[in-house]
Amino acid sequence: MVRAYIALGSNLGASSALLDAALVELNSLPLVRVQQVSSFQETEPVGGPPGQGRFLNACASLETELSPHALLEQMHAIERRHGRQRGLEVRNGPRTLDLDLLLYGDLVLASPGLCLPHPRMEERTFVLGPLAEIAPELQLPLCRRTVRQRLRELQASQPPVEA
Ligand code: PH2
Ligand code: MG
Ligand code: MG
Repeated sequence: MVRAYIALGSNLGASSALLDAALVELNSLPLVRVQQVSSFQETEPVGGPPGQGRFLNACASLETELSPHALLEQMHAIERRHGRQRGLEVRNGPRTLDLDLLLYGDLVLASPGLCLPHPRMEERTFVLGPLAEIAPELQLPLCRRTVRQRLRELQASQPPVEA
């Protein structure tokens, strides 16, 4: 059994229902159990075309006996079932459902379709915010800080935009 962490995101369609459905489908995969789920947080889009809508983001922890590639393939199948068409979309642009594999135990991997830990997770408050709810003391392998510490650092260096 390996503990994995995933990030969920959506800014097209019924985002909250899409994240709910994805979590139900993940939990019903053979050899996967969803353990913890963060709240769904509304976040400002990072990158992508100007004017795209805000995202709904969440994180979940899983216990799994699937290999990392098999898990990722199942995550992509869930994305496709919810209208995701990778071939047609803009980088960092709007998407109905994005499921990212953040961590798979302490595995470090750089293969063409999958890098672990997720190479950008430690720079993204839209990932670390939800992750801090379910795993604040988790040690991040690249920056060697806990999720809570790293989130504080990022928030201090990028103060939220005033309304
Ligand atoms: N995902 C991206 C690019 N930008 N911004 C937010 N706020 N949330 C996301 O999930 C997100 C993003 C690429 O997958
Ligand atoms: Mg993503
Ligand atoms: Mg993705």
